[in-house]
Amino acid sequence: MNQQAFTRKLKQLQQQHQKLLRRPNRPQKHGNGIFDRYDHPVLTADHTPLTWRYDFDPKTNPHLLTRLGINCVFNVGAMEWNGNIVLAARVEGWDRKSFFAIAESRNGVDGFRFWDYPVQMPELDDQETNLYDMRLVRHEDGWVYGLFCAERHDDSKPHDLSAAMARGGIARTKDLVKWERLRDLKTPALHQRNCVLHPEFVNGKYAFYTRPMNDFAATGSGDGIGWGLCDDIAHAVVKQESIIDPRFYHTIKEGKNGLGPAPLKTKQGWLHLAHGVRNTAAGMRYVLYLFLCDLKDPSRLIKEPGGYFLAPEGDERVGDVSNVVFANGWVARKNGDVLIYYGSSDTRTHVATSTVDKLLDYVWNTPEDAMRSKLCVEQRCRLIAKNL
Ligand code: BGC
Ligand code: BMA
Repeated sequence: MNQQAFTRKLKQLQQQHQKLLRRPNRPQKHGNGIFDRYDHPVLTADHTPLTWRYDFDPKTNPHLLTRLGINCVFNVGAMEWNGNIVLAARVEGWDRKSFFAIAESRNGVDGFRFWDYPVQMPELDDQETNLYDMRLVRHEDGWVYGLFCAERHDDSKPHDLSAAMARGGIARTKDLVKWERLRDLKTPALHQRNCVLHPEFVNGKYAFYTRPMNDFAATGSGDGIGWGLCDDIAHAVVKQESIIDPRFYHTIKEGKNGLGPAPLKTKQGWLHLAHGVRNTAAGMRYVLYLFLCDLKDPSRLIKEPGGYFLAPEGDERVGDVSNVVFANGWVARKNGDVLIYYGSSDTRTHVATSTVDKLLDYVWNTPEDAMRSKLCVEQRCRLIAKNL
């Protein structure tokens, strides 16, 4: 490419990119009443800055090739930040390694822009291979915490290249730029993923939601979403985990379940968003569900509607890991609006909007899972009889 062609091509790339970043996003019509989906994903690989992917120097990149590609952007942590919404995205390169990057928008439904540099998270040691799925938690101790999965090879099985260990990584920050890495969470379980810090002290202690498993990822190797207290956040140890939301046969969480983001505090209880997994002939299917816990005792589940809250639909169903929706970020705004961020098929990031009132109505008034076909029909017949 001559200098002129290079400049033209680069300009084109930049214009296309700006057009994508400026694209308005609107709620879709004809939703289910519980939440609204939006026309477009809020973040994709194409949203990442061109400076992360291209070398703009014609001397070292005469053909203007992509140098360090981005594969996907999904599973974001979320919070309010100076009146804007920030997402801590899981960005994955063409090399399959994930890292975190902050993207910011005024309204939380469009106009997300990444900050200039991704997060440079300190590593605990050089065996740590992959970090992903960060939950952002503004704790009442004054810090912003990032809780994420820190994965490494399981060296007790040297000949199995797929054997991995999942640990609960913890870091804290004041500015989302400089992160202080703390020790990984220690619990009796061999593997931890989907660990979340409760935003308030409980009996003067830090409280964790955990997901104890005996195997790295296999369905059936854990009992459900756990809970435990810990004294020292810098050396976090949960000696005893109790299961607050168990798995159950022939439900949406038969195989595995895990907490999404930290719960939202509402007048009626701590509102939770979680994922449930079942095994199918086509692989694991991930859906999202809600439940509510007691305000005074956050480890006491008080209401869980039956079935899923949000399941993959249309284009969301297809991607690197198809038939998956996963959420680790949501934000309740002061006016009662709720922004729910979810990744689809481990590829892109979407927003759905609702309100605290609607979500609480959904949680209280959606019948619980009746657990058997016969009882589920009776449940539906009661609804029909009321209407006819
Ligand atoms: C992947 C995660 C996945 C986990 C369990 C990891 O290696 O990066 O996306 O959740 O395996 O399957
Ligand atoms: C999990 C998560 C996610 C991912 C999902 C499906 O275990 O931790 O990163 O979205 O698997 O692959």
